[in-house]
Amino acid sequence: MSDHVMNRRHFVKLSAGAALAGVRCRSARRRPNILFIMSDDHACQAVSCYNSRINRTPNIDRIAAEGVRFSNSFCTNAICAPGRATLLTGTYSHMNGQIDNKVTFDGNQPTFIKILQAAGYETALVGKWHLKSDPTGFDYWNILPDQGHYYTPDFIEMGVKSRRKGYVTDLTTDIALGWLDQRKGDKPFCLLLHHKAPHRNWMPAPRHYPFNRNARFPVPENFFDDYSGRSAAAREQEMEIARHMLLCNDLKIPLTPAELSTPEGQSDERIWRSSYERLTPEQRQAWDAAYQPIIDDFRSRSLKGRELALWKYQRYLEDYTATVAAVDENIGRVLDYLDTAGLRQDTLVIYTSDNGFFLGEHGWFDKRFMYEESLRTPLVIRYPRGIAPGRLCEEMALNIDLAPTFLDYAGVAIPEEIQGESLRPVLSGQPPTHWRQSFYYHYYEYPGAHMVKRHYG
Ligand code: SGN
Repeated sequence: MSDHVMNRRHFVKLSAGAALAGVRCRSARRRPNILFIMSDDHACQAVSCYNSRINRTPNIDRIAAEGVRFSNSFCTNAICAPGRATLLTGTYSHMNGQIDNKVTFDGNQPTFIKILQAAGYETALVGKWHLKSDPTGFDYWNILPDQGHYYTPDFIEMGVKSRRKGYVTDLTTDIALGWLDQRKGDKPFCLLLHHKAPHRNWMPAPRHYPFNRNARFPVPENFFDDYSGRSAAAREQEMEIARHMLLCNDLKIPLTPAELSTPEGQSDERIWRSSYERLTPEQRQAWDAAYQPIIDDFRSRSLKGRELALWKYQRYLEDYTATVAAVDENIGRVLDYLDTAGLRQDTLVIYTSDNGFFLGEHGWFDKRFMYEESLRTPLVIRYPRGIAPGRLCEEMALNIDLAPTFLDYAGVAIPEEIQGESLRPVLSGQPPTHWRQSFYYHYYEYPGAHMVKRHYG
């Protein structure tokens, strides 16, 4: 048994002891509320407190400035459903069974949210879920089916599906704030506010188009990577901006009849229709008016080769950063709400993403690979009553760590089965002497979208 494991076991016992002590000496009201905000595919390269060169995120930065920013936070399998299962259970994919997006999450297994609920927390989940089975352990849930839609999305509220007018990031926040506002009694809460954005196909809110139009985003040095010196997996993927990004669905350029005559063109158009058809007639008018100049400009230029790839990169980032802008604004709304409701001091707020994302590095979009850009995640945490502001944590934090961290702050014993470590000592500025120096990563979804080979490290 390594020192590290010994430390953890010892620590678990201490935590359990602290939990009991907590029941005696702390009033239930002082257990922190937990507000767990997460987005989908938000790369560190697009967060300004992580030195983004492409956009500003003042509200996420605010959490970091008033709390802690982790500079080495990683996911252990860079894809959506596995990431969410790991966050809930505090275990790796091979333990919780959610190895890819295809299998259905076994909601009978223990999760931090069930433990918090049993310990007297009021629990809720709003937004993206993607685990196929119905959520368990939540007093209230209102989720997007599957990937969700940017416009006029369907929500499933406690099993009942209905369609809502509006933009998904705003609506998700509205529902979350509505739930917070109707709470009665003095139980602490744990709310999971999980955004769809900035997931593909990156459709901005009306207030954000044209967004960053004509911005010149710096091009990553390895944008024209030839993948030499690496295994075939790097060459054989299907996530290159130049070759695999869809002109219509991803880049919002309607196809010409010639382009539409191919099976690829037909599929691209079909996917786009399923999003575009959700816009109201007024929204379509505004959308078309905003995108027409882009379309005209593109069609007038007949770009090819490297120029076309670079154009796609710029176009991609215009929409990606616009969807991030809505996430950031809505985080601002939530932080303001906590202030006005007097919840600021006693609420642990965390912002992260399920995984990172490629924003042109190696010429790619999407995630999956065990490369810096996709496995690194933004992680900022604020808790005025318990965490000193303005610190940078360089210790390695993993997505298996959040479940034990929440339990630790709630004063509840951390089950042995949890494979992560509570970040609480790190957050308090007193990391254990033998903090991890390495971790395990395993990606399983092959064959599948983007054709990234199975790999581990
Ligand atoms: C969809 C996307 C992919 C994305 C997967 C998984 N294609 O298939 O680009 O990798 O979801 O994403 S799309 O044309 O439908 O947008 S994940 O976030 O759920 O893991």
